[in-house]
Amino acid sequence: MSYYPLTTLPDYFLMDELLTDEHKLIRQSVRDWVESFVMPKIDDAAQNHTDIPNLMKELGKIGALGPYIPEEYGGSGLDQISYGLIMQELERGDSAVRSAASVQSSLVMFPINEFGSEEQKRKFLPQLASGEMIGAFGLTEPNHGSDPGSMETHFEDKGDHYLLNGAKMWITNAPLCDIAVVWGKNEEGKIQGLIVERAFEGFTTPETHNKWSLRASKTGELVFNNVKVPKENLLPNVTGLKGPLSCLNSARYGISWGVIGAAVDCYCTALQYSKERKQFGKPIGGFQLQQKKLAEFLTEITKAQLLCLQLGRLKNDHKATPAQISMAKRNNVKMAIDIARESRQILGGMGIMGEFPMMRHAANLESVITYEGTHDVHLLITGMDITGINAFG
Ligand code: TGC
Ligand code: FAD
Repeated sequence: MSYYPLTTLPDYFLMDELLTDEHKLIRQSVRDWVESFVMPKIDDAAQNHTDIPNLMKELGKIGALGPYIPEEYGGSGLDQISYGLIMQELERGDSAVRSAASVQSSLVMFPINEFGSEEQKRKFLPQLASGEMIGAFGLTEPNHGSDPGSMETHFEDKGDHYLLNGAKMWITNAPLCDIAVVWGKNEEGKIQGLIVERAFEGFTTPETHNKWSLRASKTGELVFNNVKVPKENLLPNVTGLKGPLSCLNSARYGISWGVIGAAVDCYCTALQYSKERKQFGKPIGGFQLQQKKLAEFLTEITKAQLLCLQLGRLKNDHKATPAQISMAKRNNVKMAIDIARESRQILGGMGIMGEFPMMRHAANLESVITYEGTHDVHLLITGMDITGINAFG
C-alpha cells in the first residue's frame, strides 16, 4: 500500500475548465478503482514478478477496454480525451496496468474494429471489451524491433487456410492471451494481419522471465510452427506496414497521457514527503535545491498535460498526425522517467522502499521509453517530418 493515497491531479493551468463533466466523471471513477483495486496489490505483484489476477476482467468492468470502440461492439463510444484520461489514471497506479489496457484497446480491438470483417467484429470485440478474452499484438521479432518492415514471420495460402510460420518476441500478455493479432508477410511479401487463436495447433507462447521492468506485466513470445489459420481470420481491410503502425498511433497516444499519471504519482508523493521530512530543523521542502526540483517537476507535468489535451482535440477531429503523436510520446515519457528518477532522491533512503512508487515507476518507464517506438525512433520520425529526409536507413 502506498504511504500516500492518490491525491487530486495538479491542474496548474486550470485545464479542468476545458474538460466536460463526463471527462471528469470518467477520470474520477478510474482513479477510485485504481486506489481500491490496484494500489493494495501492485507492489507485491511487482516485487514477485507476477501479474494482478483477473486484471483484464476488472478493467472490462470499469469500461477501460476499447472505450472509443462503438457500443454495438461492446465499447463505450467515448472520445479520445476520455481514452487519454483513462490511460492517465491507470498508469498513476502502474504502467503494467495501463499496458494491459493499451494493448487490448489499441493493439487488438482497434485493428479488428478498423480493418476487420463484420464477422470478426461481432465474434471478438464484445469479449475483448468485457475482458473475458485477452488479446496480444505480435509485431516485434527477435531480429526486427525498430525495423518491423523487415519482419520474417510469413504465411502461405493453402487454399482453405493459411500456413503461418515465424516468431514474435517481447509480446505483452503473450502467456495469457486467447487470441493474438499477428503481422506477417504473405507470399507476395506484403504485410497483413491474422487473428491467431490459442487453440490453433503449433501456436505456443513461452513466458519471458527475469525482467527488472514492468514486472507486474506478463511478457512472452509468440511462436508459430506450421500453424493453420482459417481464411476468415485474415484482417481483410489493410495491407502494408501502415496496418500495424496505425494501431501504434493509437497506443502511443494513450501512452503520452498514461505517463503523466506516473509522473504525477511521483511528484505528489515527493511534494507531500518534502513537507513532512525535517532536516536541520526545517522541512526539506524549505531548501532551495528541493524546491527547484519540485517546481521543475510541476512545470514539465503542466507542459505535458497541455500537449496531450491539444493532441486529444486533434485526434477527436481526426487531424492528429503520426509525427505529432511521436513528439508527444517521446516528450512525455522522457518527462516522466526524469521525474521518477529525480523525485526518488527527495525521499532519501525511503525513496527506495516499495511503500513509495518512484523506483517502480522508474523501472517501468525504462520499458515505456523503449516500446511503442524507442526514444530515438520518435526523434527520427519528427526529423523526417520536418526535413522530408528519412534518417532511419
Ligand atoms: P516507412 O517507409 O516510413 O513507411 C512504410 C509505410 O507505413 C506508413 N507509416 C505509417 N502509417 C500509419 N502510422 C504511422 N505511424 C506510420 N509510419 C509509417 C508509411 O506511410 C508507409 O505507407 P505506404 O502506404 O507508403 O506503404 O517505413 P519504415 O520501414 O521506414 O519504418 C518507419 C518507422 C521506423 C517509423 C516504423 O517502422 C516504426 O515506427 N518503427 C518502430 C516500431 C515500433 O514502434 N514497434 C512497437 C511494437 S508494439 C509495442 O511495442 C507494444 S508495447 C506494449 C504496450 O503498449 O503496452
Ligand atoms: P532495437 O530496434 O534493436 O533498438 C536497439 C537500439 O538501437 C535502440 O536504442 C534504438 O533506438 C536504436 N536504433 C534502432 N534503429 C535505429 C536507427 N535507425 N537510428 C538510430 N537508432 C536506432 N512489441 C510488440 O510487437 N508487441 C508487444 O506487445 C510488445 N510489448 C513489449 C513489452 C515490453 C516490456 C518491452 C520491453 C517491449 C515490448 N515490445 C512489444 C517490443 C518493443 O516494441 C521493442 O522492444 C521496440 O520496438 C524496440 O525494438 P528492439 O527492442 O528490438 O530494439
